[in-house]
Amino acid sequence: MRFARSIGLLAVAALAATGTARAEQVVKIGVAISLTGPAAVYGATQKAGVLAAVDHVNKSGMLKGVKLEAVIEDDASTKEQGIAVFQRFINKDKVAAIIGPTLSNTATAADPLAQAAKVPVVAVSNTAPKGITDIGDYIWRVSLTEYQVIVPALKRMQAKLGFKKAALLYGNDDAFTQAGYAVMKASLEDTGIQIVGTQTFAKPDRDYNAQITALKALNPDILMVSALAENAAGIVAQARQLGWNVPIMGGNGFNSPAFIKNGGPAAEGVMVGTAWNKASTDPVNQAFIAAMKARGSDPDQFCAQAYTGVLVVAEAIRLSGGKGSREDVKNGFLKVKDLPTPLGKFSFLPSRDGDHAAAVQVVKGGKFEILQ
Ligand code: 1QQ
Repeated sequence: MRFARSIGLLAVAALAATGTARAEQVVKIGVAISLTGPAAVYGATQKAGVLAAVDHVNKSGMLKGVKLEAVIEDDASTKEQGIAVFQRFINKDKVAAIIGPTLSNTATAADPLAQAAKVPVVAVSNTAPKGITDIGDYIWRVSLTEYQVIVPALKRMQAKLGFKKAALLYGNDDAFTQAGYAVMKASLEDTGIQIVGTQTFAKPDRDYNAQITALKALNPDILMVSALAENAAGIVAQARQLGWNVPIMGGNGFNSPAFIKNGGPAAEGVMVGTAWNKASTDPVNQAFIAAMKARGSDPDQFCAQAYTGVLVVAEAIRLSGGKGSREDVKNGFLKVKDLPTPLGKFSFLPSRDGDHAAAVQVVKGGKFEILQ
């Protein structure tokens, strides 16, 4: 009886507290991600990361009086749909900030609209070094560029495996796969590895036998591939089917578990530089992994980056004194420093690109394993 009465009193007290609290301001974040098309494998885990982070921020009480709301729309992996979604976010939903789009290719077309409308954008998976944050001062990014990831990854693997000759294979119809190729070429040249051959393909291609046969005949010590996940899986599967056991290193497109699933046993041993050290024992990373597992998802790099994107927007609002206009968010980004995130302590570089450590992972037993 006494117990029941005190519960009742507590409930009244809680009601009174909410009654007197100032009205909650809802801050909308537009999230443009690929839920269909060739980048859908990345968008699925990005969505899970965004929803988990919004929940985390709202429950933490870190933004007193502010509630975040994610408005998630499919950019369909295309420039056209990316533009349409950005227009809706800017003019109809009147979001305070935009997270996305998934592909650099889409960002090159959609981000200029946000820049012109002075709506801050946080890229969480765009890795083309050029053509993203240099669009203007409203475009920021959490994702490390291919330059920031591939250069140290190749140096590390070169020191371990001593490559002398390399072959390159890349998609020539996408801003990310082209940029990844340019970084691979430059970092091979810088590392003193000779490039013996280069071949290309396009996103709709499913048969890479001609390109693989031509490169195999040149007998390189390493094959570097810049491709989105579906092409990547087909390429490694066909290379192994042709009996070619050369070490393979991929670019960011390989960082999805979908690459491993679709590549099957052929994916074993494939190396890739990554922006997320999933093995990090940092409590923020461990809490992130536990939170995702509790929600029924096994997180990947894209999930960790999307989660971090929301944390960065929340931190910008907090640093602006809990105000959530477009200008407040943009000005808050200028002050974000050493923010604890699943990616490590996060800060922006003066170029508005992300700044944190990169890692290397290798496919082992059907999973990514961080190279220690
Ligand atoms: C980009 C990428 C893709 C591989 C992942 C979304 O890095 O388009 O920049």
